[in-house]
Amino acid sequence: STMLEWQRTAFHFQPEKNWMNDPNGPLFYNGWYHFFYQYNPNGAVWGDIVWGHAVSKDLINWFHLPLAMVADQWYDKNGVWTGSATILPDGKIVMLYTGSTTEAVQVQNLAFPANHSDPFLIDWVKYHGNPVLVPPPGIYKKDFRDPTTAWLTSEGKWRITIGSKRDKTGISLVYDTKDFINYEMLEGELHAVSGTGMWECVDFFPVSKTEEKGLDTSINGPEVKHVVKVSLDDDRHDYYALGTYHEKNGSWIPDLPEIDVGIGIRYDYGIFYASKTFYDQNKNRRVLWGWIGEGDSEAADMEKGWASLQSIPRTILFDNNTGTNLLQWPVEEIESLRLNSTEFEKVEVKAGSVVPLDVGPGSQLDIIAEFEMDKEALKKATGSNITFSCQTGGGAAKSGALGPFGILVLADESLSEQTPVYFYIAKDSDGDLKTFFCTDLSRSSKAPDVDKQIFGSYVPVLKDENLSLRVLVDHSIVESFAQGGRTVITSRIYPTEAINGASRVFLFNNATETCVIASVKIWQMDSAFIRPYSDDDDKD
Ligand code: DQQ
Repeated sequence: STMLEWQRTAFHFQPEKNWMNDPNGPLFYNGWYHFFYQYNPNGAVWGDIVWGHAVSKDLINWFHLPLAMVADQWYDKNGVWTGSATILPDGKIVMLYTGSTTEAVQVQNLAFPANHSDPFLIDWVKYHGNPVLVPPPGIYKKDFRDPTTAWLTSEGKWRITIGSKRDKTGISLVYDTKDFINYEMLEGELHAVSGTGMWECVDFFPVSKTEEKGLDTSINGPEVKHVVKVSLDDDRHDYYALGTYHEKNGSWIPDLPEIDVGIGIRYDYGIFYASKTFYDQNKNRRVLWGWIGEGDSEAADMEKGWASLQSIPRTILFDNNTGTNLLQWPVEEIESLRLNSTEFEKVEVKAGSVVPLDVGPGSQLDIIAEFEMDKEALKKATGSNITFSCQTGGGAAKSGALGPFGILVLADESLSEQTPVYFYIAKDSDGDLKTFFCTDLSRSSKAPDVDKQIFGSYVPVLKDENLSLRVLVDHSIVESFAQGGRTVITSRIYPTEAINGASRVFLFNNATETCVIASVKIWQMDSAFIRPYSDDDDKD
């Protein structure tokens, strides 16, 4: 396992060992951020799921705490599955989670902190009357899971939604409750999309159309849009859509039917699943957590003794400039890990060239880059009637008129291993430009048994905007954000040579008809403190 030690990350949340999956019940309480997660205490593969628990002052440095909940009741014997927290007006916390029963029926259970004055909320009590919800008539017993955070209706009731399916139609059921014990199912669904299959980990929350801040889940009104996010069990990606919530019947309608939830926009075009937001009342923001799996083999995971990471928590805002997407951005606290920086101003990257950026070891970095385009070249370039996509576009090695260009990370000196994060501007035969943001894993590793896909998608670019990206590199993970977080790609990278001190950064331009001017700032990143809490640590 020492051979693979370099894969462990320096500033991404991960347990000391074993398997982790979905984020659960994130919340801010009494000065601490709490993070719970799906955890297998017995190995590096999914199974025997219980709730892991950690606390932090800043979402970056963490204390691991004892397991919050284990599978010790008939109603969760088969697994303490995903759930969400709700903070009541009196400050008390209720946790709703899915249990898989001794008979593998998915039911919803209620839990509370045993002692609200313990700042670490170490002990959790399961409600004696659990389960509080069982699959309703017509719903298969294994298709009823992952309750959301509750929000208030104008009548003063709490409302939650729970993902399910009918035949191949993904749906989200809606329930009202006054006490989290007794529930009334609404007649209609929050939403349904045919052909999308089981909806896991549904998330539902408001975003402000007018202010750059997050909103408590119960906020509603004309200044607000509502987001629905679903995790599609069938294709393992998280899709969201913007729309309008109708409180009366508990339904939600997407703004644009062609970008409905489950068929339109993804949070992330790489590896990112089962995500969940929470409202951070400490900083008036909405924060997104997402589970990032591995792209190596199960055998490798067992050898290294762990599997999965969590994304750097992301602040979520409505993108007022486009009106069609959210913006995701690493929480500002990550910047506290920035060490020395190197700046490269207005570097000319000619068509067909590679430019080394000398920043020292490239395995823990925060990179921001902006690319100025040659406007004349954009005008003159030849169009094509072939529709570009990152997946079919031939990767970073394939030249086009106006791309690809961008940055190579986790590259060795000789470029025998490299992970290009790049833009590609496609011009169609009518002369219209469309920009794509991609990450090409095809040359990221010489190992035979790791994921080598090409990830990416369209990124909205407004008139007169330069192209910009941010990349967080942390050993075996690369998280990339284009245009302020309009399009995001997270990838897991397993080089054999471009590791630790041997990894480098380059600019590249494989376009044939344009040069780009790049301005880049790169910080070395410190490691975060992520370790078990011990009695020597001062609680305050
Ligand atoms: N993971 C949990 C389920 C959820 C799935 C089980 C999503 O509650 O539907 O570990 O990854």
